[in-house]
Amino acid sequence: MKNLTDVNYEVEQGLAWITIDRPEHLNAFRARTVDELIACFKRAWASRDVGVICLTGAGKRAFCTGGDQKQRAETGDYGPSETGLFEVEYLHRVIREVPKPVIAAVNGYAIGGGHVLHVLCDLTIASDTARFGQTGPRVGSFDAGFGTAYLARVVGEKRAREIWMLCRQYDTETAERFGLVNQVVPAGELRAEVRRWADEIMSLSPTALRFVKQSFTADTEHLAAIGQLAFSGLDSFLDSEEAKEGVEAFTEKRPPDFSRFRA
Ligand code: S0N
Repeated sequence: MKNLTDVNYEVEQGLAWITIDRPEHLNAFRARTVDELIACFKRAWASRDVGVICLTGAGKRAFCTGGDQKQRAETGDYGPSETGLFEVEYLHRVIREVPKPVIAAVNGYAIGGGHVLHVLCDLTIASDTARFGQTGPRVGSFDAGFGTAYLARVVGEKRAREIWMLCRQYDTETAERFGLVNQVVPAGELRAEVRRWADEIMSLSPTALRFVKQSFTADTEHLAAIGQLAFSGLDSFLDSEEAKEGVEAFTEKRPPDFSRFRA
């Protein structure tokens, strides 16, 4: 694997830990981070030593806060990548398609594109300090594929619409009520709890689990096409004055003013 700068990869007794390691940016991802995440998931996929994969964030404050908005404000994109593409959509596919259970260990903020990542994982275990939410309509972006329609499968239509249309943050009590998380534990116990879940999973038939995961995934596969459509729209939207207002407001630490864009 190429040199990792944004992500850590380690395997402990069958459990692959994939850790987004940009704590000074609250684990926001840039294009390189996404490339590295894809490479790590593929490595875990290919490794016979790995039975379960855990996605988490470095430090105590954040799991992942989505696309790096400072990079976006600076260059208008998410920075250089190996192919020239920003492959976040492909990352979503890999998390869904890797035929091994993926646990999100949410150790703090799971916001924006970071929230989408935990929703796409098979299971979510959160520390009691975690915070959840979408911010796209506040910062001038959206993930209207799995980020919206699959979220509605998880929490129901009304709640998914609330999450996107108000851009609030939710604590773990609410996240449990919404069915967004499988379990909440004290922050200091998150890693040990993931270990327990992974050991329990690894006592089961990997082939049966592979079929189970693929059958769940197949049922929502049509959403990938909606996602493609939405990403095409997003490409155009990101160049607009409206989207720029969102990202500039974030970097200037002020509320956005979208009033002039009302149709
Ligand atoms: C996470 C929040 C709520 C934390 O607030 P808090 O506790 O007040 O801390 P801050 O002082 O705000 O943050 C500490 C430092 O971290 C920086 N920072 C935080 N988040 C980001 C970020 N996402 N990008 C870059 N920097 C970040 C802060 O700026 C601060 O730095 P300093 O100390 O230097 O001031 C709060 O920080 C928050 O709301 N963050 C923004 C969350 C957000 O809006 N994320 C992006 C949402 N959009 C996406 O994720 C789109 C993702 C994406 O790329 C995508 C995905 C799918 C499809 C398409 C796309 C696409 O856009 O192309």
